[in-house]
Parts: sequence; C-alpha cells; structure tokens
Amino acid sequence: MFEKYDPLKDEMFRVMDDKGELIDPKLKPAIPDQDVIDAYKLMQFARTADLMSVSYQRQGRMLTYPPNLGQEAIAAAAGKIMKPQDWLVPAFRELGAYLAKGAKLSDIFLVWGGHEDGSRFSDAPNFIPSAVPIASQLPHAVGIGWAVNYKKEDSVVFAFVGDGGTSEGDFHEALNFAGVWKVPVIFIIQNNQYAISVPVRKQTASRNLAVKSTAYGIPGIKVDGNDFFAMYAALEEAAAHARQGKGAVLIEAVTFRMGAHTTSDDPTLYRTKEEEKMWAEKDPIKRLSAYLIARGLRQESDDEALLEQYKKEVEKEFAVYENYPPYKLEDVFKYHYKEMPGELKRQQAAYEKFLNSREVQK
Ligand SMILES: Cc1ncc(C[n+]2csc(CCOP(=O)(O)OP(=O)(O)O)c2C)c(N)n1
Ligand SMILES: [Mg+2]
Repeated sequence: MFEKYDPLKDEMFRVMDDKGELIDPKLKPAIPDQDVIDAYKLMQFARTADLMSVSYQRQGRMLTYPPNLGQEAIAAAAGKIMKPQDWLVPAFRELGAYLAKGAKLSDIFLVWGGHEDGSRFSDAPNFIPSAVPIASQLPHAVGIGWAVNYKKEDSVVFAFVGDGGTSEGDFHEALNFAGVWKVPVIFIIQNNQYAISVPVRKQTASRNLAVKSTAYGIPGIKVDGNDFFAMYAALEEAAAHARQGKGAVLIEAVTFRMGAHTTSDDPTLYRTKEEEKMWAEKDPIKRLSAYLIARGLRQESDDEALLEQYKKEVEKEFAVYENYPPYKLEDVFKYHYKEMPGELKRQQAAYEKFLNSREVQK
C-alpha cells in the first residue's frame, strides 16, 4: 500500500466515495460488520460529547474546548486498531481515540476544565496527557518507541499531530530519529486544513504533508481521513509494519475541522461558506451511516434513540466533572518536580499572597 500510494505521486487513498459507496470492494479492509457498527457508534458518541462540550463552554461551565466536529473517523479508526498494550500519544483533537483507549469522559472534561487530575487517565494505561505545546509530544512518542524496542515489547505508539504541527522543529526531529532508530511509531497528521486561521497552503510548499516522510526514510501515505475504511486499512498496515520491527510510518489524514479552532475562535473571519459546504458533503459520519444503511446494518431512525441515550450519558459524566472537588492551588506547582525546589515554593507563596490580597478579594 505504501509503495502504491507513494506520497510523491500525490494520490489519496480512499475506499468509500463521498456518498458512502465502496469505490472498489477489494480495497475494503476485512473488518467484521459488528466492529464497523461499533466504530459508527463511537463516532456518534464522540460527536454528541463534542457538541455538548461546546455548549457547556458557552454556558460558562467549562474553560475551553477544541471541537473535533468532522474529524471523528480518524480517531475511531485508530481506536479500533490500537491494542491495549499500545501507546496513545495525543495532541488534543482526537476525542474518540481517548475514549477508545479507556479514558473516562469525566476525566476528559476535567482536562478541559483545567484540572490536572483529569490528565492521569487512571483507567487508560499507556496514555500520556494531551499536549497543547504544538508537536512537543512527538519526540516523546519516539522516546517511548525507542523504549519499546529496548525492552523488546510488542507495543505500537500512535502519535497525533495537526497540519500546523508539521512546521515545528519537534516534528522534524522526531521523524528524523524515528527513521534512524526504526521505532514502532505511527505518526498521524490530522490535516484539518487549518492551524487556527492559517490555511495549509500557507504552512508548507510541499505538495502534501505525507511526502515529508520521504526525506526521513520512512513510508508515508495520504489518506482520506473522512473515510473510516481507508483510515482503518492504512492504520492496520502501518501497525503491522511497526509491530514487525520495520519502523515508523507517517499517515496524513485529510479532513476538515467543521467547528471553530477552540471556543475562543471565530472561523467566519477566515473561511468561506462554500468551503464549509463542500466539506459538509464529506462528513465522515454521514458517509459511514449511508454505508451501513445500504447494507441493512442499521436504519436511519435508529439514531434518534441512540443520540438521546448518548446525551444522557454525557450529562452524567459532566455531572461527575462539575461535582469534582475544586482544583488545589498547590497542584499548579507540585507536578513539575518530585520535590519542589525553593524557587517554585517561593512562587507558590507569592501566588497565595496575591490571591489573598485585597485586589483579588474585591
Ligand atoms: C508551540 C506552540 N505554538 C503555538 C501555539 C498556539 N496554538 C495552539 S493550537 C495552534 C494551531 C495548531 O494547528 P494544527 O497543528 O493544525 O492543529 P489543529 O488545532 O488544527 O488540530 C497554535 C498555533 C501552541 N499551542 N504551541
Ligand atoms: Mg490543523
């Protein structure tokens, strides 16, 4: 697959068209119908949680939130391919992968509510916290991959980054070492066309993002990220490649962020209605839904009850988050070092004094 879709040829791997019809049945990965239904449900659950998160934030009940709307197929496919011993090294826009890894939604809410306890993801082993400093997670992913090789473990590292992240030095350093050390890391670029307001065409002069793998001597492939089957097939092959000791793979998943960058962004300032409409036609949930309906694996009317049930589940998880004990001031300081150095102690004391000052009290 990686030779056939050599990124230098700039061809995009697709299995389904925009209407959810198979382009060529031979391309469809061997995946049981029930797994496809489960993936569809995960995508719907993630979307429900996503839309509700934006609304909670608007009600002033959450600090910030980066919408995943339109990108759900990528995380759902990764969720299906990841095994329990595999590592998830996230960026911050792959909610479905967090959930598939076993993270509780209430913990994810804690993260976006600014509470450090959420980042522990105690029910999800081999999962490191979300990385807001863009691409800083990728050298960590390579380090984990190196440790996996050193310990002769059977784990693959699934590392996420955005299109904007490919311009960071960390991205290039990570890919370079990944190539040299042959680490079992799958780099998944979610090319959602924008880095906040910067379109991908202003980000790079490369003909696509997958091609960046070529310079580092690792296979790369450009995939339709709104096509669940294409993402599943590419990730399955990449995971087999990594597990066989052949090293890293770079996947460019072409998608679109249908929502805002975060809840503090207004995309109407930098993109057009036509562009949004064009991408709405490629909505990954609509496409998988059409596929399942055409095969009699579900009915359109099933969604109403499903979404009602999901809304209730999300409300329950949100209540856990809202009733969680407040953030302790010392938490801001205590996670940096095993033992807090004097300078940090001084900063903590100064901050406590500030919070108790008359200026803040009024
Ligand atoms: C090192 C660094 N620089 C800048 C920022 C501010 N910032 C947050 S998200 C973002 C854009 C990221 O774009 P992309 O990598 O495409 O990911 P997306 O948000 O589209 O998922 C920027 C510049 C940051 N968080 N870290
Ligand atoms: Mg982006």
